[in-house]
This record gives sequence, structure tokens and C-alpha cells, in this order.
Amino acid sequence: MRGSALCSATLLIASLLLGTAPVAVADSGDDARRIQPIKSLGSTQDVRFATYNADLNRSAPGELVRDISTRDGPQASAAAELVQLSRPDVLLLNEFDHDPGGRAAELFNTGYLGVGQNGKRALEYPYLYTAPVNSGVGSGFDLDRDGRVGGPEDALGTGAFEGQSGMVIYSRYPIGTEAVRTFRTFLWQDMPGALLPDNPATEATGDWYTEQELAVLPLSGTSHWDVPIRVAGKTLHVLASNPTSAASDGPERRNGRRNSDEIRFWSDYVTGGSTAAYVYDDDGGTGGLGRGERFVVMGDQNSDPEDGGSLDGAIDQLLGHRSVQDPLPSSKGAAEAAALQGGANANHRGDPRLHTADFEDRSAGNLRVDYVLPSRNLRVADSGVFWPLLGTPGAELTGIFPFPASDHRLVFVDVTLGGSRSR
Ligand SMILES: [Ca+2]
Ligand SMILES: [Ca+2]
Ligand SMILES: [Ca+2]
Repeated sequence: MRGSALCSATLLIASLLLGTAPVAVADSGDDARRIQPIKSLGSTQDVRFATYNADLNRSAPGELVRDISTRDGPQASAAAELVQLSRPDVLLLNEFDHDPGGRAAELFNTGYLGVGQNGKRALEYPYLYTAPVNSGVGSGFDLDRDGRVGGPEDALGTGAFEGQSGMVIYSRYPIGTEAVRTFRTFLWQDMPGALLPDNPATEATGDWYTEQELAVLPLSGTSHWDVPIRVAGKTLHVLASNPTSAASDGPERRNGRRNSDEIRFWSDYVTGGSTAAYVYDDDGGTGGLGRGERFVVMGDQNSDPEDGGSLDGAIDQLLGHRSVQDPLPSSKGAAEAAALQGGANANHRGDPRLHTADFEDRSAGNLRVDYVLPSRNLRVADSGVFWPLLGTPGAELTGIFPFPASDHRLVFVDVTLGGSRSR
């Protein structure tokens, strides 16, 4: 089923249209903090794509709408201020509770992003896209084998209620709503060579789930969206998802295996051709992207290339893809945090400057899990992670546990469009 795309009536202010207005730069000296004016002069323009796991989820339906209706919810205000400092043109939020009318997504746009927070400049996003997700939708089966049916781990995607931890995309550029493809109902078992978990007590392989369960179990724990955006006279596909976390896995690795296949889905999708022939969307369309298409994969992939509990090589299916480039967004704040917090961080193999999430240091430690990965036929101008050094401007918005906004950090990549080279 295709989701609702909402276009708010707000208009771009003149200075944004002209792209020539000076932009206040809150310079912390951190390379992640460079804030650039939107360029629309000449034949090229830089477009900033950002992904941010906002942790704007609540324990019951309707709570997020209630919390942010007042326009002064402290967590939403901090998240909005942080986005206003980073000023993306296209923004994906993960872990943002979805309600059937998309009310929370609208409220956050008009009541927070669209209102200058703490003296920051308001952001105008005339276009937004949101749609239902699998999170919290009851499966009717005891998927985690704890002897009871119901609860977050038995849902089609981990979640306490329908729509918990959904997604929303905000854009300054038109969204091709009619051409959006969603892959919410694609069944895991329909992926060739799916890494279905095994019940070790039986001889058959890949049989943790019964036939009846596999007949309803989607691949996507949240959803997978291909959202085309029209910018600089070209179509660019935002490929948004938030694969299942392996954090609550059992020895059968049902979540880690699903996470890996959810990442593989975009890898196959951008390869296209016969590799993506198995793919079907929620409207019955088949196949992946065409040759030479422009795309940006965005989202919390719940997988670090070096550390943490995801399957070995899971994120490498995208990082190592021949059509994908990894700009390696980094920050000094992440390196500082890993050094200060110690614990699991001390044994990590990965470069701490690339971390995007400040996790519990007695278990996973800080990791790189949030990605903005442009296609190779796009020119990257800049990239970064919004994680200021402690004591510098903006650090009060990322903070230390308990976080004012989220345990994740905003990741951005600037792409130069209009002068892009072809493969
Ligand atoms: Ca159960
Ligand atoms: Ca078995
Ligand atoms: Ca930590």
C-alpha cells in the first residue's frame, strides 16, 4: 500500500529561493560543524542529504503527537535546533513514531523545524513523505519462542505498538509522490538465498520460522522506501530504511540475519537487472533501479563495519558495492567521546571518528550505524557528523547520557548536482 505524502502550504522564504543570503555560521572549530549556504548560482548546486535517528518514539500510540502538540517538547526542540544548525535540504528521520494521519510528522515540521529554536534560523520543508511501517504490527505468532504471543519481539517489525519508531522524509525539493515505491510487504522468504535463521533441534536448515510464519514475515523491520526527489532538473532516488537491530538477538541470530538481508535488499536494488528481478513493491511493480540512476541510501542501518553485534560483512554489502561511494563522514566529537567513555570503545577496531551513535559502553560501545551513501555517479562536496567537541557550540544538543535529543548523531553528505558526471 502506498503511503500518504503530505505537502504543507508553507512557502520558501525569499532568501532561500535566491540562495544568496548570508548564513550565520556557528563555528566550533569542528569539521563536522561547517555550515554552508545553499548554492543555486550557475549550473551546479550543493544539496545536503542528512539522516538522523531522532529517537522520537514513545511507549504508546498518540503520545508523540501529544508531546509535540505544545511546540515546546524539550526533546523535539533540541532535535529541531540540531537540524537547524546542520540545515539539510533533504532529511530522513528514523525512530519517529508514525500515526495514520501523519500528524506527528506535520507537527514536527510546522511547530519545530519551521520555528527558530534558541535563536537559530527556521527551516522550511514544503515537502514531506511518510507512510505506515511494520514496526509493532502484531504477527499473531510467537516469533521469539518465549512461549507467549504478543509484545515487541513478536511483531512484524520490533515495536510495542503499530507505527512505533517509523520514518519521515522532509525535503526542500519536490517529491515525486506518484513514483514512490514502498517495500513494506515484501516477504523475507522471497529473497533468493535469504539468511533465514535455523532451528538447531531439527535436521532441516533455515527452519527457525514455520511455513505459516514465513508466509507473513516481511523482510523489512520498518519499511524500505524509494522516494524520488526532483532537484536541479534531475531525479534522485532517496532509498530510506531502518533495518532490524541485532541487539536483542538469540543464538539463532534471527535479528542479525534479517538486518543483513535488509541491507542486502538495497544492494541488490541498486545493482538492478537480473539481480533485482526478485524484488516486488507494495503496488506489484517489480525489479530494481535502472542503469545510471542517481540515488542516496540513507538511514540507521544498525550495522558497524568493524564492531558491534551485526553479522560480519552486513554493511559491507553497501559500502563495498561498485555503484556506491562512502564519503566517510566523521567528527572530532565522536573521537573525543570514545576516548572519554572507554569500556567497549577501548577494544574497538573501527575508527572512532566515524561513530554516529553513543551506545552503552559496557556492551556495544559507540558505533558507526547511520549512513548517507550516494551513488558513484554523484559528486560529493562535503560530509560530516554533527557531534561537536564538548564545550563547543551545539554540544549541549548532542550531550552525554541521558541525551537531550538522541543517542544517535545526524550524518550529512553534500552532493553537487547539475554538474554531475556520468559513469
Ligand atoms: Ca513471544
Ligand atoms: Ca534446523
Ligand atoms: Ca557510549
